[in-house]
Amino acid sequence: MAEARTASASDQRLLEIAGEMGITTVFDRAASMKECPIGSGASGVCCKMCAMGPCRLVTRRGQKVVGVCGASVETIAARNFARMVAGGTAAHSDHGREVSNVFLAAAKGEIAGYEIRDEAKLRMVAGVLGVPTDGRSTRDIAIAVGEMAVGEYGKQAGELLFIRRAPQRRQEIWRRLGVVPRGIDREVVETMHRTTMGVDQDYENITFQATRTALADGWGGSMLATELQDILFRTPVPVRGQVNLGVLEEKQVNIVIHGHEPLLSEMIVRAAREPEMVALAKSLGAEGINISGICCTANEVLVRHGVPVAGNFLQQELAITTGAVEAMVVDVQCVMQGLADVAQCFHTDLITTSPRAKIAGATHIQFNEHDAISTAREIVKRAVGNFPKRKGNVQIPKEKYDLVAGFSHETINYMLGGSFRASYTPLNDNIINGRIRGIAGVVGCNNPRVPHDVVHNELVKELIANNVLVVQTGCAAIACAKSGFTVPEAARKYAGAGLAEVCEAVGIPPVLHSGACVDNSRILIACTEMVKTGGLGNDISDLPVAGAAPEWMSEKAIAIGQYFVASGVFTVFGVHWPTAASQEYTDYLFKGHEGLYGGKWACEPDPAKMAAAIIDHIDGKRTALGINVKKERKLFDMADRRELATG
Ligand code: SF4
Ligand code: MSK
Repeated sequence: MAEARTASASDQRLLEIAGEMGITTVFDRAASMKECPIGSGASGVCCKMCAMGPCRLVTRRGQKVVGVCGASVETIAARNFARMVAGGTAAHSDHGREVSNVFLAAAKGEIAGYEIRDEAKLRMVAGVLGVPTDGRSTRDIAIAVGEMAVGEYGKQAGELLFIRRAPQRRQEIWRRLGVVPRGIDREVVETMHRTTMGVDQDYENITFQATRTALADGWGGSMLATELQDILFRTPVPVRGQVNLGVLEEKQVNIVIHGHEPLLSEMIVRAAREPEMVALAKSLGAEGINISGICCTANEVLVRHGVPVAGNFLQQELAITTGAVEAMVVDVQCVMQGLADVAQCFHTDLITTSPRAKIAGATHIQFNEHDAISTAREIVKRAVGNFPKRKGNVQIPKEKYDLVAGFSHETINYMLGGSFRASYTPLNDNIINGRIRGIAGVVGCNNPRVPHDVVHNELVKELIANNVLVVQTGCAAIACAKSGFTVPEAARKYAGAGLAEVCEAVGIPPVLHSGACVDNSRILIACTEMVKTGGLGNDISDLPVAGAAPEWMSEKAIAIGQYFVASGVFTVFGVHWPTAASQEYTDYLFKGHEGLYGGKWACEPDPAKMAAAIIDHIDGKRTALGINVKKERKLFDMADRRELATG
């Protein structure tokens, strides 16, 4: 039965079509593959660090269980958790490294097609990094910034430079606890070393290193990716767009770009707009070339060009199932191997482009950043050539929705304060006067273990109804865009009176789409600006803010969560909690971390309870700040939820 698997009626229809065609999707595989109770932490932990194991530690009441080497449940839970953080940090940071290398080469004039587009941001970043700018050319500044950025990955000692952007109080906490990252690669490598057999076997010590690694992601690799992409491709400003599989065009060549890094996708967008390419498409019977995106690549090109979003993580196979996709072009992360099998049922070319990510059965066209536009043209031509090969079974859903995206930290600053007095003061004032109760970052993936998009939507609907301004990235942002939460009109329809009043006055939606997963670093900077603006305490942990990843699935989400917690933010995850088998270790993350960092983890799969926990936390922070005025909490009844789930 497809009915309960997704919030979207059109996705349900496509799942049925896939079923009729004998196509297996992630939804089917999730249903047939029983969730491992050990892997999910529900009834135990598993260690496979050495060949004396694997050791499967199932907790028996009152009985101490250990691995063959004597490793405790707590040690194994901590090692597994730390390795998830390392995996996530490696992914975001390798993305940041690619961008940094291209940035430096572009600054030196060694590669064509990339240039410095946002000089103001270049100078701001130079200032943070300590690069002198007075009397220097843009080229010289960009080279110096690029060299420092590349250097952050291999640095062996000292402190990552973006750490100095955090509030002073936060930096002092990190230094006191010894968790300031030294170099991005060093922290990932050290975590892998310390969690291998027979090294670090003290869960607190392991987790301090995991924290240092996570901070190397949020305040390092991810932040470098965001900032350098903004300089190369320009800082996002609000842009209108559309979302859902209905953005595919029946009479055009459809190229779906999917993955994470915008280096090639920016070029594909450019190449597809070239008159020769459009003419080629027309010569083969198409009306034009339509680019759309999936996952974070979609978000990257949406926030800078308004390129339509075909869908989020769980819609990647369904996009091909429409029969209308000439090519799906992927780079790295969140790309399912199952795509290759689905593509074989259609004329679709699945094209891998990164030497780091090939898929058996896919066509590989390697991205050459030294001649990026040529790679992009080759891909677009190949897709266009596929158009006449359509098999006639095109079934594009009609449903597509308007959205507004591109709320970078700079945009929020400008929209609230105006160009001459850009400031977070109006935001802080509206939090202090209670129109805005607080802010929640609702981010992260989809997971077929929970109904697609439903948890995102229910959580966000309840938060904005209770005057909590929501900031989003990643697939969460795409989910809520499909529900109509990211347009200004949503304020009147869904937001509480105070939040609606502010949104309508400024002209913003109650749910702000801020970009891709690496752009969670924008939320860190926004929180820091709120602290620096004043009136809401001295540190991020004083702010009435919270974070959530209601449908998380990736290791990257755990890395993001840990850097938010270590930055002082209460962070709630849905689905299930991977260290649940160790009560002691889970308590350390859920309670003990608050004493260390002022932020802590929680897990709550139910969206209503998740919203309640976030609102209670925000109210607690408001009380501590002396700004709380008792407000009624609107709770949705079953009828409200049913309407939302089917809407
Ligand atoms: Fe088992 Fe210890 Fe080897 Fe892990 S490291 S597999 S707990 S013996
Ligand atoms: S793409 S990491 S499924 S948000 Fe960034 Fe979506 Fe999660 Fe991938």
